[in-house]
Amino acid sequence: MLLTLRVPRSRLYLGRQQHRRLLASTAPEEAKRQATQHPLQLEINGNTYPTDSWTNVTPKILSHLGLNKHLQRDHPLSIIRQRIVNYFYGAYRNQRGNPLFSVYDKLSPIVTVQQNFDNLLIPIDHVSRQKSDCYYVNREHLLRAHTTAHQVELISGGLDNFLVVGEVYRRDEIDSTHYPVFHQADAVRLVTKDKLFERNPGLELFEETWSGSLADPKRILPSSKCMDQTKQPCHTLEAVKLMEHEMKHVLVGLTKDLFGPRIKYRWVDTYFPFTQPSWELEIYFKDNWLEVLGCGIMRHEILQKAGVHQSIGYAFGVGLERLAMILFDIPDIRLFWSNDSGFLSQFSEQDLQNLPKYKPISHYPQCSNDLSFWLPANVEIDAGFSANDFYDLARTIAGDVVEQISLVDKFKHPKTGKTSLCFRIVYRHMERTLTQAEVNEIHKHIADASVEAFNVQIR
Ligand code: FA5
Ligand code: MG
Repeated sequence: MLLTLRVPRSRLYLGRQQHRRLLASTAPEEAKRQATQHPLQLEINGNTYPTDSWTNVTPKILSHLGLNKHLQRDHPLSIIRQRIVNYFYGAYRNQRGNPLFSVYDKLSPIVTVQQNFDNLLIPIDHVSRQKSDCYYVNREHLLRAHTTAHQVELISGGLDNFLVVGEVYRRDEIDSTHYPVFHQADAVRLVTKDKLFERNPGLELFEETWSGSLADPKRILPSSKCMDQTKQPCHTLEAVKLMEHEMKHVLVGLTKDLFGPRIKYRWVDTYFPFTQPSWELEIYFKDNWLEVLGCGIMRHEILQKAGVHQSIGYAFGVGLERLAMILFDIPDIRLFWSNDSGFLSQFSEQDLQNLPKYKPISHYPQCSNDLSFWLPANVEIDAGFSANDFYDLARTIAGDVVEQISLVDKFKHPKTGKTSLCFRIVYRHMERTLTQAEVNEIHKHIADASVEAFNVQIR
């Protein structure tokens, strides 16, 4: 059983305004209370959601809703969004010269389990659905974990060339390149036989032998990771190869548009439940290969589900922070959430082609403290206790002064059988030097809250 935060049902209702107010006061006592309790229902963007045993969104996480950094004027994420959109506007035009792609960048990040997973054929037991990986509002709703969640609704609405841009939420480790909220741009392009084979009208999208039967909407494939890069049985090889060629050409074009014509890149075979075949595009940056996007030929069952039977499609998803960190030389992902004018004033959307390099505002020292505790009897890491639960608790209490948390030690006592964990928490303030006394106090609050939330025993 997963150890869940205790949910005293004392507070009946906590609306967005109240959340805001609570967040404004970051008193450690209050933060601790917030991290370990959930109200009976949550009001988010004017909608009321009953909470249940799946609820794990925190006020801190909910405070990111509506910030829309990707739409904030002169923000680096907004600049990247515009570069991607402009590139697609230029790459695909209709006969009248108008852009083919439409852009959706204000869709609500609260989606259903069906949108985020089921519609995309993500197996019912897939790790990405776990409570330890996602922010659930309740068992039916979550904060989208990828912008791909909107695919089916948009295709069902009749769209065939579109981009979706927005923030996504994932419970993840904490370091300078990982933050629980980041931004993605997703795209879908569908083409019919006439378009794809304009120059070869004799060719077909679908195999003659394929029955064309509708996929059973309840059927979700088993969890085995199929790295099989061959085509889906329904498609002809010609159709898949042409689509793959077009998609890779466009995505390499986007990469060169962003990073210059000499950027080194490579394609890596991968697996996504919603595309087959699938690839990741990596670029060579500072002596390392860095994954920037995932893509592939859309599973035909998804199109069928959305009412599209005569097209083949490609889709991709790219992370905006990763692109922006490289393009602007921004060293820490938390800076994207900064309201510091010293940061924001460095970027301008006046000239989208000439992007400045970030100049560090200042560099304050780090301070690192260890926290060791015994898990309760019969509880182990990933069996009753998830490190992500601890990361969230620490972040809720300490906020962005937590720069990094790592599990540095783990052992089982030979006699009691209890598990001991040691987490190293690195503290650093973005705008000033933290004193050791200040850090000790925050650290103590995290320890106290851990005892309360996870029933652990501090060592
Ligand atoms: C996805 O999210 C898929 N939905 C992408 C996709 C869409 C594939 C459509 C096929 C078709 P992934 O989890 O790998 O895949 O994330 C996609 C991109 O988001 C990554 O390539 C990376 O650029 C970015 N990204 C992922 N995790 C993080 C993170 N923790 N921090 C910053 N960027 C991230
Ligand atoms: Mg990936």
